[in-house]
Amino acid sequence: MKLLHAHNSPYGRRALLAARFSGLDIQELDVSKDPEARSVLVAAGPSAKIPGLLLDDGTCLCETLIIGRHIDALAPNKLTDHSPEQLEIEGIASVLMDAIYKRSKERLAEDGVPSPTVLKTETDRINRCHDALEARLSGQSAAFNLATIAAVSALGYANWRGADDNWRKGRDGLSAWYDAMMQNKDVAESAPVF
Ligand SMILES: N[C@@H](CCC(=O)N[C@@H](CS)C(=O)NCC(=O)O)C(=O)O
Repeated sequence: MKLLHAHNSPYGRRALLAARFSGLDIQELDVSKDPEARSVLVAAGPSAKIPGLLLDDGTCLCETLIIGRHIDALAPNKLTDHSPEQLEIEGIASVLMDAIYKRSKERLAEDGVPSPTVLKTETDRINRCHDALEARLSGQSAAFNLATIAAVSALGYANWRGADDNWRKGRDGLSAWYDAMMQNKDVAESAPVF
């Protein structure tokens, strides 16, 4: 199996961490550093989005949630207990990531005029997600599953593309949880560089 990711993609980071924590032997190809890997991604399926998981039979899985499920299904080290608590956090982190991504695209609108409605809708959603993660992850110790991988990746992305939200402010429990997660070598190494 080959994982096509890009260092600064938060979706790619989730798949990368799932691959690393799974105990499976998954080859990592960073399409931001390797033009050949980008061609593989584009040729492998219609999505051409990061991440992609290229299976040995040529099937290319797209969508981070699907890729995480497939890795977990094969993994010696299971990545989810399928509990409502973990699923809820994974969903909230997915929504947070999508909202930051959508807002940053809007800020770079081709006509130079971002929609105030989109900016407000997504910023409100981002703040609600940060509050929800504070409520759920405060006081938790570092643990590595699909939910916590999604949350740490979304918050790492927020540090970069959502710095003005200042997510740590008033969220001491979430800040402490994030800092504990970042003690892990793979989590730290995969943080976006900006
Ligand atoms: N829903 C997708 C989103 C993936 C995504 O949008 N990835 C970005 C990189 S952060 C991408 O490849 N964008 C290129 C594009 O939209 O063409 C997932 O969960 O995997």
